[in-house]
Amino acid sequence: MAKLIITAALTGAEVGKAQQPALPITPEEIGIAAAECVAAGAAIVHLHGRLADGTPTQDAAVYRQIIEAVRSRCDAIVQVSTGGAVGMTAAERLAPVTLRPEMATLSMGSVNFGNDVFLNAPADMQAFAKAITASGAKAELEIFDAGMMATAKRWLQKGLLAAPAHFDFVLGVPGAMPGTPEALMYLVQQLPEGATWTVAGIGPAQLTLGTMAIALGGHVRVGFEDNIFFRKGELATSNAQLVQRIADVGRLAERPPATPDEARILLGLPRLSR
Ligand code: KMH
Ligand code: ZN
Repeated sequence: MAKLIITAALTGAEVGKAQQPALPITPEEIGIAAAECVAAGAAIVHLHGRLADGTPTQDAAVYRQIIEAVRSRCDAIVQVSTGGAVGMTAAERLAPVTLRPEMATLSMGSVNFGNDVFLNAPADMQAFAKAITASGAKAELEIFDAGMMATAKRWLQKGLLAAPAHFDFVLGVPGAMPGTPEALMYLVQQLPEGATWTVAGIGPAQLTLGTMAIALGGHVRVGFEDNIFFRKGELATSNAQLVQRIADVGRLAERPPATPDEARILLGLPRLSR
């Protein structure tokens, strides 16, 4: 099996410092966290913007500072969010793609998200797909629910999405597919030929489904966006601590972590010109 690509979802849009004091929010904090995660075995950093008070933002100027803070400290693959936070407009969400990231997320449909609705209208998401491809970035297709996988396959067949596709199965959001082995197996069985995939288990599913993905030949996303605990009742001390643990599981299963450059090859991304 291929080496393990670990994505560190460092910040997200929902968690605050009140819940997780080590949450990186400023560009400098995010840059430092990214470098620590790469040293611990991460290849990709999934980025969200925040204002100084913690409010989520998709402002390109904020993302520019974050990307500079990351790139000046490590060679991680930079993946920007186009999901942003619930309630943002499509135009707002797409702004970071103008910064020529190597990857950008693309949510494959609408879904209840806790007590909110995460709206992803088909026309908007097709426009996002075009914009991501035009920017030179690779899309990571975010699958929160079963029907989104069928949509992704339909759009791939119609040429609305670039192939080979890379999927992220986000499992355990209240309102979406649960963080269970059965849910993951269902999605893995639907994968189109040549696709790569990663799993982002929410809360305790981060470790269980991550471990399962390692056995199945998939890849793993960890970090505070999806889970703030190291174990029940014990907060993680850093994003890197969560990366380190899943890297150790990968090594035990003969799937050592891929470096960013090894991950670029596995995902068909161009080498970073330095
Ligand atoms: N914050 C969620 C509503 C992504 O980054 O692409 C959406 C999200 C997905 O985080
Ligand atoms: Zn995200």
